[in-house]
Amino acid sequence: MRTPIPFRARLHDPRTAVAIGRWLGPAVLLCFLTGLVGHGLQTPPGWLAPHLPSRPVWGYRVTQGVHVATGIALVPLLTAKLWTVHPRLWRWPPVRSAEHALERLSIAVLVATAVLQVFLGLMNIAQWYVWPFGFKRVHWALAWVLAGALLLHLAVKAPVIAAHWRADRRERERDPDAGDRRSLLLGVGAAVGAVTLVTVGQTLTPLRRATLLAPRRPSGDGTRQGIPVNHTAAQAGVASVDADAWRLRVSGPDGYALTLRELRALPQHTARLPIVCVEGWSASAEWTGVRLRDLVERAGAPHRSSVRVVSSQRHGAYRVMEMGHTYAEDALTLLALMINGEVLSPDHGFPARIIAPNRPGVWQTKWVSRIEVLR
Ligand SMILES: Nc1nc2c(c(=O)[nH]1)N[C@H]1C(S)=C(S)[C@@H](COP(=O)(O)O)O[C@H]1N2
Ligand SMILES: [Mo]
Repeated sequence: MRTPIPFRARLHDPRTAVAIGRWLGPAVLLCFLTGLVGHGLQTPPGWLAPHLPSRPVWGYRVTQGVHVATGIALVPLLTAKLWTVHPRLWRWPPVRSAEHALERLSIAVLVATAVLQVFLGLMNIAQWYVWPFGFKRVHWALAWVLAGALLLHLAVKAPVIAAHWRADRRERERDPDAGDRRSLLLGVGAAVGAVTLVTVGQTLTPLRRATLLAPRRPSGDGTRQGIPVNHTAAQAGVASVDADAWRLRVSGPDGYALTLRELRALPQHTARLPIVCVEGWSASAEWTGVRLRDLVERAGAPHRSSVRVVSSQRHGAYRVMEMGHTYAEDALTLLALMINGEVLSPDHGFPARIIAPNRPGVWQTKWVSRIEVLR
């Protein structure tokens, strides 16, 4: 009888860990940077708000699309990395020296924040908001903890990374695991390709037919008037609007009010602009309505005024929105009355909604009832 071959930790080695890290590192960096941009556009600090660019029109669509796509790609990459290194995580004794204890602590923070960050992002995409804390603040804070832990990790592992970044040919020929490692990396690459393919169509519309897993698709089932509905009028608690009684109030030095009929009689403009939800889907539509800057100028707004927009929705985080002058003065920023040639449906914000270029979906306020010039 043959003696059983003792278990050998195949591919649980530094070379494999570094090979996966070569893809994992750039994916994390890209996810982090696009996350910074998205956060800046959605919740800018006061000093930044007046300087946010309203162009390119598709800017946020690209950064948020890449943010969500890299975040999803991190699932197979992170899984492969953890699988490769996990035997080291269980080594006994857990602590051998003060220095070793510090290193293990930093690894614990790194692993915990990375896994939690990706998991929270996925839950957010799936609109599964079950935690008792605010997603945005926690995701934002964790991003910085993760960035710090990762930089520390890269510094500590710099010698290992340098030693294994590239194997020279002779070394590869001597390495009995080289073939298996190549297979593993190919498998991880295929998994990244697969999860990307079945989700990225939610924002990269030529691939929309391949969208099997994303909760929202940019067209087809579940859309109305050509684009998805994120919060319906019923969900937002907006009662059906009496078009004759409705008024748009614009406050400013020369405030005024308009009926829907008067609003429709003002010069109308059409712009093709996307709605880009932070949750990862985006879809373009042709919007027709009145330029916000025309409405604001008519209220006697001084040059470079920022604007507050209030929805007739009673509660909810997106009831009130503020926009800096770069958006308010952009000729493409509309108080839209129509979408793709039809009057807005109640779910898309009837009778009037905001649509602006390079802006997170959360600020494309529906059911607008009041516009305030802020100065
Ligand atoms: N008043 C109001 N406007 C709103 C929302 C909302 O909940 N209330 N949701 C926002 C979000 S998160 C997105 S992504 C877009 C989606 O627009 P749509 O439902 O017309 O596709 O509307 C935005 N406008
Ligand atoms: Mo959204």
